[in-house]
Amino acid sequence: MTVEKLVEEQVQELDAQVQRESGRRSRRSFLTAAVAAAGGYGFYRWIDRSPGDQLIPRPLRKALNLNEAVTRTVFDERGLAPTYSLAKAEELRVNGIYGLKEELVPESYRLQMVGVEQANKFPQYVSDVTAWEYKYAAKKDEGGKDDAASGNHDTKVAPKTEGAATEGASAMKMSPAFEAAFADLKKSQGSKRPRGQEEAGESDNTLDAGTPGLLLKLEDVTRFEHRELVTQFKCIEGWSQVVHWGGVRLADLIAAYPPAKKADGSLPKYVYMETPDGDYYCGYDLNVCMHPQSLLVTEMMGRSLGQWHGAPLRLHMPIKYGYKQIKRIGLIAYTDMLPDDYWTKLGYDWYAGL
Ligand SMILES: Nc1nc2c(c(=O)[nH]1)N[C@H]1C(S)=C(S)[C@@H](COP(=O)(O)O)O[C@H]1N2
Ligand SMILES: [Mo]
Repeated sequence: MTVEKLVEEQVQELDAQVQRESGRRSRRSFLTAAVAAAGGYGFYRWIDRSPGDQLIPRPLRKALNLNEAVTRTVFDERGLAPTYSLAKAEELRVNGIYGLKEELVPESYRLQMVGVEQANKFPQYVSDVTAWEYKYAAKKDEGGKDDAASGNHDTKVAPKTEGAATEGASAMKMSPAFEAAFADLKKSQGSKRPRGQEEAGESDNTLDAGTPGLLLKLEDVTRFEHRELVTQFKCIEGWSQVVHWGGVRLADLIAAYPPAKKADGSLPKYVYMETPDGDYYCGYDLNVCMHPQSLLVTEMMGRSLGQWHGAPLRLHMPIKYGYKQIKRIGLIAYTDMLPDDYWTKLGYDWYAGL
């Protein structure tokens, strides 16, 4: 069976499940109805798609049962994080810019995908994803007028993080001279420069040269059904904010580019992601990536994502703490080994569940 056929069948099966769970209404009309019922916007009802097919190794609920006592108070009976009315949403602060310090040239963006089933059958297949060269814009003068006109709601000057002991704080303490020298060094090294140039150092999972995979363009990701979600974003430092997110389900991307099965027919357990420069990285359980509220975000608060919030693509996972919500995703790799994680290297919990 071809991958296309497999994916098509899985999508049909998922859609059939959705139909069963939401009565006669289609997925889209179900969402529209929910939006209309809430007065124009409001409580999005996320349809839990957790069929027993190969894409999901075990029902999500079972995985979340690990944390059942907590889960009961934080999630509803289907394991969904609470959603809020749009009126409660506010502009998210910027917190932590590892892997984002230079402005990525949008046309040079590619999402590397590694470990995909029959990857060489896809038109986006390349024999070495690490050979892709991301381009970074030259630093502009501070406070340049271009910024206001660009329509980017983030400033291009690195913002200050709030609080003295924030996770991102050490990144801000570099002297301007060091920053400048560091930027020059990185530029001269192009994409071949050393990876992991931040406090936690290089990831154990940084790809070896010659790793085959897919190089997806942003439109390969945004072609999936657009989803919106108003959820709480929680940072382990103790602050939280309600934010309006827009993007596509990570589950939809995974269904379209499914992981290669292992020799025994089972799926790899984990997903690993990192920024294009390899400076920030995160590991996830595959089934958490399949959660219907795990979103590949392209919009925040109704506008396209800004540089410091992880343009062009970041993750939102309302069932995990903020540090798992990687900004500027450069790589998504399926793996069966517990993937490395930036903050785990510095002593934080890998699971990071709420
Ligand atoms: N690339 C990258 N992603 C990242 C971080 C980072 O430093 N670099 N920080 C994480 C942490 S600790 C938090 S709380 C959130 C903050 O997201 P925000 O800056 O959009 O508020 O991003 C997460 N993802
Ligand atoms: Mo955080």
